[in-house]
Amino acid sequence: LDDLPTDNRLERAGEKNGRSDPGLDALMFHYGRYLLIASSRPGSLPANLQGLWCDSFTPIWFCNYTTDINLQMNYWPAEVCNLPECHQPLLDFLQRVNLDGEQTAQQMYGCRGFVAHHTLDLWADTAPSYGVHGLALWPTGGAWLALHAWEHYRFGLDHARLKDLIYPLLKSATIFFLDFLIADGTGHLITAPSVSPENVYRLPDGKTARMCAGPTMDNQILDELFGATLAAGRILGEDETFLSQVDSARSRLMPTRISSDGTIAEWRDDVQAVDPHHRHLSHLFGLFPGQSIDPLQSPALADAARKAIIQRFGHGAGFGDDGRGLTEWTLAWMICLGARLGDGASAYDSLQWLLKHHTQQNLLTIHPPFQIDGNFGAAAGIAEMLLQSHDGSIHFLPALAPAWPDGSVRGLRYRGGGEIDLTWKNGWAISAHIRPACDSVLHLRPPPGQRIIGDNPLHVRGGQSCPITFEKGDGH
Ligand code: FUC
Repeated sequence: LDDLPTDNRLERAGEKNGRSDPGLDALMFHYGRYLLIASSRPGSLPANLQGLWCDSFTPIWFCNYTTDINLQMNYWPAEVCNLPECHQPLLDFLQRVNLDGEQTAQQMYGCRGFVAHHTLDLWADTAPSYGVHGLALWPTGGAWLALHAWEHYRFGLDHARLKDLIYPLLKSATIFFLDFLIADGTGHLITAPSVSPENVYRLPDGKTARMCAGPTMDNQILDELFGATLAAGRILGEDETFLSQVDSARSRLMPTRISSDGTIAEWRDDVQAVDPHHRHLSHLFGLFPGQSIDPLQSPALADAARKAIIQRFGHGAGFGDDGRGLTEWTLAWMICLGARLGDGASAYDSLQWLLKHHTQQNLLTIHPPFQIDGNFGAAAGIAEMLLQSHDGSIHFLPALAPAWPDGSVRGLRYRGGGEIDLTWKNGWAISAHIRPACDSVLHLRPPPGQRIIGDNPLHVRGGQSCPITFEKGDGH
């Protein structure tokens, strides 16, 4: 199929009951990497809603940086797909966001630290945009972005950067919330006012509202932010008193709740979303890109997350047939969520729906109109189907698509500083090579139904390539 022009391949994949084309899926992965290389390199601005391929002076959404999913998704592939230098423009930009956000925190809320709301622009303007109709009053955009700096450290282990840039940013984001959080009367600390990004719920009197207290996404983001600040501070051996305050605030955050219908609750109370097919999946942040919802560590939450996805968009490739609510970035997020659930078939279905309904002939994704986050999110999702490392172990082929029985990948990165090559055949992992950047002890997780031959945990030497082989069978 590699001889077919791309538009023909897309057409073929888009036919009724679309025919599988792993080469096209791989092309989408490479294209995502290419687009990041081309739109975000050291010294440039971060990739915006159109990457940098904006053809208008008055583009849709002003070509800004929307920080309740879109800007973050642009950078999901950066670390795992081995482009950490392409993350740099975002990390540089965050220094400006921090400065502007300190003023906003002080002037709007009388709080220390920095805050950023749901949109940023070229000037890193952190004040709420688009008026004050609820949507913009979301104080957690900066906290989520600060986690990108932490991920950059987790993958690359650059200690000097952690000290000079990353920890100060995490600390500033965290201090804001130590001041901003309020006690909810039941022993928990919550954000208020806030929103569950862009979603609308129904009040008991039938009216609708966006603003709320303690939306699930905020609780999940802050749990990760406080966790990252604690981990970073402990690595550096700094700020004992401050860290114990963070620790105690973290223990008072509202845990993720399962609502009466068995799905992850999006709001603090069991209110109903006005649009059951809303495109944002904010309450599933903990599953991806976060890590607090996990099929192994918290199976009940993972099951509730699966139900939440089904409730929003129906089952697998059917997606309720008409694809209501789906956008290019929703689908890319669903690839990642399916991968974290260990469900390669559903991740693959999301990728196919993205190719079929939200991809143009030049392979750029459309909302519509053209928005590049779907390209980046898809590349990250494909990587996530092949390798995961968020929980302290390296998980090989956690969500391989049945449509990709044979394949290989080179140079994916894992948290802990290193690269991995991996080969599989007939759906089974055959061998891998690990190239650790430093001496480390690696906990390896084989694909479902397989075992690792040899030591696990594995002691590896920095700079030396280490082969791994797999066999069929359960466990390690
Ligand atoms: C958020 C999303 C929209 C769009 C815009 C740029 O507002 O909810 O779908 O992607 O950002």
